[in-house]
Amino acid sequence: MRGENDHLASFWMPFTANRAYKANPRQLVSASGMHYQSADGRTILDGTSGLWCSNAGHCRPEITEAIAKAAATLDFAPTFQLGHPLPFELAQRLAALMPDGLDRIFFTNSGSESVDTALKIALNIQRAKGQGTRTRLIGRERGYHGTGFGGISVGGLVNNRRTFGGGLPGVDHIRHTHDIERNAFTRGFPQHGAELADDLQRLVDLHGADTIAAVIVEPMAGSTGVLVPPVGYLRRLREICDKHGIILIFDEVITAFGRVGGATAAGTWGVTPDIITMAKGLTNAAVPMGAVAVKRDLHDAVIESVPGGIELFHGYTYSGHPLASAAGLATLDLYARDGLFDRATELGSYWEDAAHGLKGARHVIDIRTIGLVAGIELEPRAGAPTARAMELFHACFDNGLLVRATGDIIALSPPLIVEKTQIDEMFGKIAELLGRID
Ligand code: PXG
Repeated sequence: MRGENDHLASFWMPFTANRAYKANPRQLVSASGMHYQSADGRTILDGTSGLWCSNAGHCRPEITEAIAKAAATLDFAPTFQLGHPLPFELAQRLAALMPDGLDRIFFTNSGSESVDTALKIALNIQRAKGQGTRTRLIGRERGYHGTGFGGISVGGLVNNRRTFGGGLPGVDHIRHTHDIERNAFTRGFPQHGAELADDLQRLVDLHGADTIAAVIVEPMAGSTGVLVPPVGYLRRLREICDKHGIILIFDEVITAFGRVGGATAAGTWGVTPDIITMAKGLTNAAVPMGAVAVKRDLHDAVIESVPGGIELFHGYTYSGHPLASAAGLATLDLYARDGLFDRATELGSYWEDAAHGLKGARHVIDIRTIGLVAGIELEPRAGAPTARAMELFHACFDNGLLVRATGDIIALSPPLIVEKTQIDEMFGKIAELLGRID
């Protein structure tokens, strides 16, 4: 059967209800600053930095010009046994933004690749340190670590296991920290739940520390619904890892680059992991790029474990791609010049007040805020979980506001250049539309 939207058929869209989208396509055709333009000529306020990634706002000339210059100067050069200047410069700049000692940087092209890279580096570090029995990787329920086989194995989403099988062998998971009963409507870090970190100790007791290579968590779980770590939780995880020689990986694909104030959540919240994964805001999403920061002594252990030749048997054709590196450098310049990592702190209480102003609105059962992030949890519609949030997402879009819907949670994470009037517009629209949906 041929229909008017046949031209959309070939693109198999990611994480999308393809049939529903293609029956009612909503297309974005351009962007600038805080706004998208839709194909039907409307201006849409970006409440989500695209997908948590355009942290400096859209189409910033400083970044697009740097990309254009790089493309015209050196479109591509290998970084396998050869090099070109930009990724060295970017790695040095990025290292300076990382917390204590995480100054060795591996480049990838996405968050998923960063996660799989970090897991492989962790295994390699353990082996290099004579701890080759440590092959087990630990994740957390409700964790999202992208779509590679490593990432879905340590991730905590049932859909992945249902569809793609058991994943890597030996993986186990600690419990998630979401607890509406005790922590509903918390501003910032929830008071209850630090003891959930002891679940890692349970897995140590169950499996033996000498089988465990690494544990990976998002310091704040973003895509599974804005799960803010309880007071003391991350520190407790760090202590258990230290006690048992387990490498701690923070997946900061969402939290890095100003989202919770500062360059990283680790730095801002004062808990230093051994490895940090990044992507998204690294280049303001203008060119795909990810990165993995590793503690220098752990990096050195791998380098020194090999007498000569290749030390880490891993890499991507596009690791440190010239266009991505140029975008990264221009993005870091912009963040610094405009003080964008301070915005979450400067606007924090305004943001929090505006978000929590939705308390008491129809359907709202919890509101969570940290930095420039808000999660608004809705009561699931009886017999149709997720439908209500998806309807709100569509209603927002049709009324000029981009939000994210995940499960029955609406997530907001605007570009760091957001202004107070735009914050008012976001929560004002959501309040109004909540009143209109069943
Ligand atoms: N780790 C974390 C913590 C992420 O949030 C990835 C890894 C994977 O990144 P890539 O670049 O491979 O997609 C992510 C991605 C959402 C949403 O709506 C979140 C992500 C991606 C798309 C949508 O919350 N996070």
